[in-house]
Amino acid sequence: MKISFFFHLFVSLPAFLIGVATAEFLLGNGRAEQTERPIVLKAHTWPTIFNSAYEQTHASPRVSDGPTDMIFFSPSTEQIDVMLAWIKSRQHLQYIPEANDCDDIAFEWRVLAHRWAIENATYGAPVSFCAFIAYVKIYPGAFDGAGKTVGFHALGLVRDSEGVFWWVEPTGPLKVKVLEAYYENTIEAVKIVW
Ligand SMILES: [Ca+2]
Repeated sequence: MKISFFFHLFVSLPAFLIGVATAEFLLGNGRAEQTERPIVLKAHTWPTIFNSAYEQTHASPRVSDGPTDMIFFSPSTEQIDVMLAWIKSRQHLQYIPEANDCDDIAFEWRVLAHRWAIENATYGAPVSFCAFIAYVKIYPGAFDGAGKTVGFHALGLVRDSEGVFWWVEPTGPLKVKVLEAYYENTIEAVKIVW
């Protein structure tokens, strides 16, 4: 199913109904007054995130899929790098087949990414964070040559403030633009887990 068809059926209509199809929000300070660090968040509603995620990953959207929140903040690329280091120092990376393998490590990465956002970027403002995970098929050469094997894998998926989605290896600071990996045929998206 092409995204255009899906978009018209399931994105345009609810977006029209709530009247915020691609609006950008300038949010208030959240709890910034408590942090003494005034912030203004530029965020997007979920149809923008949803549509661009499927356009860039080329994953097939499903009726039951979709973000679970309404408004999302996207970090700068500099913030993403800071976040990845923050996450790595807090992860449980002991590999245990089935029990703590790539899918489990990716889920933990997703939880930590959202925690990083609350504590270091959005400061309690009522806005979600553009970090998700996805199941993919990965090929040798992925992540600028770091990938050596072929197989199914779970990756982090982050949207930056310019609207560019990045694949992130949850066990380390490797990241690559989704579209770059797509055109290099190194990472094939199977399913976005919102
Ligand atoms: Ca597992």
